[in-house]
Amino acid sequence: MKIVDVQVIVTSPTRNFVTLKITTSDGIIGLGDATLNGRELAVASYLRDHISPLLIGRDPSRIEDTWNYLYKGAYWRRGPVTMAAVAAVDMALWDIKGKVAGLPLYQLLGGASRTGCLAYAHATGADLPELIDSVHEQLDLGYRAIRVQTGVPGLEKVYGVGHSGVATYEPADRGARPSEEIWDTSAYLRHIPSVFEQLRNHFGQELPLLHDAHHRLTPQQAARLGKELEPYDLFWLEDVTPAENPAALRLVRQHTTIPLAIGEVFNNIWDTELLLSEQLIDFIRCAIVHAGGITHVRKIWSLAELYQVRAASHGPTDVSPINFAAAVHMGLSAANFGIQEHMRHQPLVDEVFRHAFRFDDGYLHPGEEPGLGVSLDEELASRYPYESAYLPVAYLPDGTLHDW
Ligand code: CS2
Ligand code: MG
Repeated sequence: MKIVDVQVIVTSPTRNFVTLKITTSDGIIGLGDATLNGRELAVASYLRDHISPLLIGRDPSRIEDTWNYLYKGAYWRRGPVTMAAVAAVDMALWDIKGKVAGLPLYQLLGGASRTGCLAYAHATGADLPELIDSVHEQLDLGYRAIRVQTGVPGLEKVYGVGHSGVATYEPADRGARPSEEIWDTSAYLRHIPSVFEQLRNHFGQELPLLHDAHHRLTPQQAARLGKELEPYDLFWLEDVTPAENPAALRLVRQHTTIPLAIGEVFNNIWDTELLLSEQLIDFIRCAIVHAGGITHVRKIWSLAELYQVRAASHGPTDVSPINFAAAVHMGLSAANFGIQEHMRHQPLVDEVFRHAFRFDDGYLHPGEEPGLGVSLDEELASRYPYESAYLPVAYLPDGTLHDW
């Protein structure tokens, strides 16, 4: 069997997705997600112009070999664009392998280690009453763990909080330029502990609560926030400091026992090595698409397992259901799975990408369809062409551009 056709499909059913479609000489189709929020077309070009021609004629069963060919063979390693492109090929080849074997991906990875993957939902509110309502809504949908993001008094907009009374948020705004937000770390640090205190008073001690700081703090600020949140027993505190400097977590770790989660912007095992080997984090959060696909993320998770760090793949709406399916298959089979982020796609996205994975009573299951269990409705996808969209940028009140 050989690869005979490779297509890159860009579609925007409410938001942009880049999909790689590989067809074999036996007519088997494999799909891979290549979506990089706000930089989608760079990955589409990498795939179309530089990778697709290399795939024609290759044996699709050689997943590990193809991964190395694209990673080591290119000389230019790492980086989100490269790794998303390699990941898309990798996912598509695993999809094909599952279809050839007649087995869902999780069976190829060693079979189920649990009956379902614990999921966490997003709750957001401009103020406390709105936030409490939003948590109730997610609990009513069946979620058993909730990430909470809240407005901060004095700040007009806060990333991760639905705009103008809308409970959900999309992590990019359509438009030719990024929107701008004013950020004030002191106001945020003053406000957040009281929010968790009130959530615990309202919902009790048992509900797992998570929070994302979006890389905006210094190590000292992160240490202070971790200490102040300890009484409220968070499931985790995410992305406290900018991710390029893993050594910053040493200081944070010395001062607080709050569980720490990091990794959504990582794209290589070397980004994780110091954090894992020094046990500076508790959860590793790489997205399958942004960290080189199933083949590479499995290695990251295995390294994490040695250090008692649990796997919690990034699952926002800016990764497609193809990535999401891969994450749930991996989560079901990995010994050190921790939790899976589940930010629901808009219904139209689920129509374009029909999928076998399902959410039921707080848990995700990948389903039993061979491969990843996702199909793409190309006709429907073609009705929604690419639209430029960007993540917002954050400025301090004096006009200084701030860490994301
Ligand atoms: C967030 C995302 O899901 C998360 O944890 O950090 O909303 C993230 O900001 C986006 O995926 C960026 O593209
Ligand atoms: Mg995050």
